Amino acid sequence: QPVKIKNALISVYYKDHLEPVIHELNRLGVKIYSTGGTEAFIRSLGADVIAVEDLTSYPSILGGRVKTLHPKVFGGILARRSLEQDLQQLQQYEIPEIDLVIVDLYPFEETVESGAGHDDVIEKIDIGGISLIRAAAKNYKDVVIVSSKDDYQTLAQLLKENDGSIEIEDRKRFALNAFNISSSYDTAIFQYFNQDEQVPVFKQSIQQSQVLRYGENPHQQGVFYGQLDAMFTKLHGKELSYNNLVDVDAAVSLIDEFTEPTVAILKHTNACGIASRSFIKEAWIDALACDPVSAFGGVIIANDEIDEATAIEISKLFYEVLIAPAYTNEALEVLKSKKNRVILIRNKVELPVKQFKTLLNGVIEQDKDAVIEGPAQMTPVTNAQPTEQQLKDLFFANKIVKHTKSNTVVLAKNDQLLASGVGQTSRVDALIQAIEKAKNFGFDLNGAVMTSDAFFPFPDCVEIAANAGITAVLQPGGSIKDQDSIDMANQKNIVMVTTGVRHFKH
Ligand code: 93A
Repeated sequence: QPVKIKNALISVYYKDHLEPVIHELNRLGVKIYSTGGTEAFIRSLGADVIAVEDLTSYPSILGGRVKTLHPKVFGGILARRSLEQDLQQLQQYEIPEIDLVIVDLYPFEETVESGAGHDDVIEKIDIGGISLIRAAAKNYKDVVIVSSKDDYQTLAQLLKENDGSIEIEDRKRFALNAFNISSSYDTAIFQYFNQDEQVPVFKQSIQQSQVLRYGENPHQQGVFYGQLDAMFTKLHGKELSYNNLVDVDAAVSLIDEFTEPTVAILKHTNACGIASRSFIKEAWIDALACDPVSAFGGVIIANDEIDEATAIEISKLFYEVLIAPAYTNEALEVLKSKKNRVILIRNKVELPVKQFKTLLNGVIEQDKDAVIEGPAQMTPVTNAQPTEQQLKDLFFANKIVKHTKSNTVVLAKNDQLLASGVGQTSRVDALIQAIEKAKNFGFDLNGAVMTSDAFFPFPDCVEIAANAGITAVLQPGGSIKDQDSIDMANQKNIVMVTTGVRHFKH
């Protein structure tokens, strides 16, 4: 049954855009109750209005903190028109049925963003308004709730079209909007109080979601919760898939380790090529050289602008996603000429410091791995001492090992990844895989360095590495057999440094 509006309660912070609604209500002879500022505004339009204080017989108190919080207001909103008892009580306590509520909440977020002090922010936590919204939305079967300026025009139009009546479908839609507004309002308050992230902020990203084409495989459904638009500006190509998103996430974390012009190519979250050079084009060429076979269909990320010459080189490869902070117009023209490739600009957005993962019948949360050990944190433990170049290469390789699936070892030289063994069940397997791969793609391992995500339980890895030409090794240390590995390094006359920090990644 449509609700014919007889009484309305209007309490709005910003008064703009309200005028057409007031005129329409006036024309229909609707009785309007209103709070201080809103009442004055309605009166200034020449419309009839009743102060809410006259309804409650109670003044607005505590500087406006309590103005609509009264049974005479909430009774009239919450009464079930289909329940005889409710209607009798309205009569008994002389409460008018309120069948339209219009609220514009105190601007909490705007106040926070303005940099206002804590007390001012607290004062902008709307209590009465949010209660009005929730009460009216709860009783949407009998009441119309308009809680956003965006809906004023629709309301005025519906009132005009149906001579002051609003249909159930419209009332339900208004209620849906209302709960959307009340929940985001409370989320904003929560976020303000939770600035130091004492409580996990997983919920915060749930406000926006995007259904994915499918999950990890076509028979799995998938949804992304978060704000991709804030992170990336898409210049070309289709929607990111589930697997794209997983790889893009890994790519972003990896590239953020590097300051000099760097390009990384990732497949299934692991780098299959990465190089730092003075110019981005050289970085691309040397990243691709690491493993041009795996690079096919990968995710590419750069930390510097892509120019035309680099774009021409990149376009020779089929890739899924390319991410960079900027592109020249000429570069974009080249890149966009290829179909089915996603091109993204990475915007500067701060990422959460916590990570979540569903597990068994719950969720685990942890701090992201935010540390990286440079030369200053590398303790030489061998007779042979590291050269400056070796320290530099170890630092480069340590950044990669941190972002590669365990168990892993990374081989590198001259700011270029030569090969890695990824996600192996034994460290020896990871090393053998890396050595084979490096040789396969024509690299000379003499003078290369090796980093390991975790300690060596036995001296075998050091022995194999030294025999392959590796001259410096980095590992966290901490095994009860550390000395065996150190002895082996001394025997082979190579360098070993320990960092004390393990970088497992599962
Ligand atoms: O301070 S409140 O939380 N206490 C209330 O009882 C109350 N009732 C309505 N704020 C309250 N409101 C809010 O006042 C409304 O949400 C609206 O934003 C504002 C309108 O006040 P005025 O009509 O005096 O400008």
